[in-house]
Amino acid sequence: MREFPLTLSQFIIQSQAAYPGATGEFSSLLTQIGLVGKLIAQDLRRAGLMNILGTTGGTNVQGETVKKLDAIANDDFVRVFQASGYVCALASEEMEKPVLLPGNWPHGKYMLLVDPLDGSSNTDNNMPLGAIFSVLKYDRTDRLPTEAELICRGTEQVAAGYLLYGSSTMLVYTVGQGVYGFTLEPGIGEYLLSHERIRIPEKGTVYAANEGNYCRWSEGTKKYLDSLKVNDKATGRPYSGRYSGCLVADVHRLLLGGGIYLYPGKVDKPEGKLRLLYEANPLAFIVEQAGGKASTGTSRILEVEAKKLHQRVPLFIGSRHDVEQAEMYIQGRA
Ligand code: AFP
Repeated sequence: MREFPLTLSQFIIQSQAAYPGATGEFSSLLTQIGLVGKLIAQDLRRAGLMNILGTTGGTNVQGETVKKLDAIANDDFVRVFQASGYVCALASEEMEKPVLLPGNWPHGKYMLLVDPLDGSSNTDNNMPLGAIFSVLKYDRTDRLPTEAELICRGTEQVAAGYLLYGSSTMLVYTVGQGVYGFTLEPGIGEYLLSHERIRIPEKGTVYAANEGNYCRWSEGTKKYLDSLKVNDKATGRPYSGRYSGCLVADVHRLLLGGGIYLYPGKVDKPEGKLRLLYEANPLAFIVEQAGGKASTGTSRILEVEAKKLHQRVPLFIGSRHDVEQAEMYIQGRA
């Protein structure tokens, strides 16, 4: 009989057996995430041939121009989870307020927070894109959740992951028992286990940052970046710069090969650009589960107190050694 990698569904069912607390609902929730990935991957493969590039002409709650594919990806998440039965509330970078899904309540006991399309500046030039998701548990049966109940510390997440639309489409996730990666086999429409128990190298030799912002960084951040360019073979320096414009693609590269991604605050915008609840927290969960670290530069991302749904946070994420080095410079200890 031919050897066949486990499909996402088979892997989840096997994992369920190992964790009696896991229910079929959560397994199916992940499968629904995979369905959104298939829908978007299909659109992206033909984007240049369909009228789905460019902008909608509108701006989102962040005041950013909305690309047509941002709106399509957001609609796909809402539509798939409206009919999924497992999610009773959905928050998104593209929507000012969360969408409550009363049709899935009270049995639907999860809340989902997503960046439905990460790397929107890449939509029209065939560069990588992604989606990021964070899953919270909701156990009340007397009422649907309020917006405030979606605004939690990263340590409250029960699952997190991302879809990566690159040379292949991947789904990478954790439920707190390690990080697993699945690659979409388009011929059969199945995600197959391709990366079992991903571990990030303790130290890397790659950094991902938009150095166009260098002049607006703190002195500590500048000193850290400068330190990566020193010629010192013993410490693997100078590092290589790799920046794709897509957080998911850059973090995925570091997850497999080591290094650091940084989107620091600026002197005029100390909170930075990236969103805490549906970008930094889920990726921090993933990277910590793989043995890495995620920091604001001064504190652990997963312990940042969340106050607003679209709260921004500075992000230093990747190999433990590299993030700790960045923290030392930023805190004036280097
Ligand atoms: P967009 O989705 O608005 O393109 O933002 C992408 C992102 O959140 C992250 O994916 C990138 O690493 C980062 O922003 C790129 O931001 P800059 O264009 O300011 O470098």
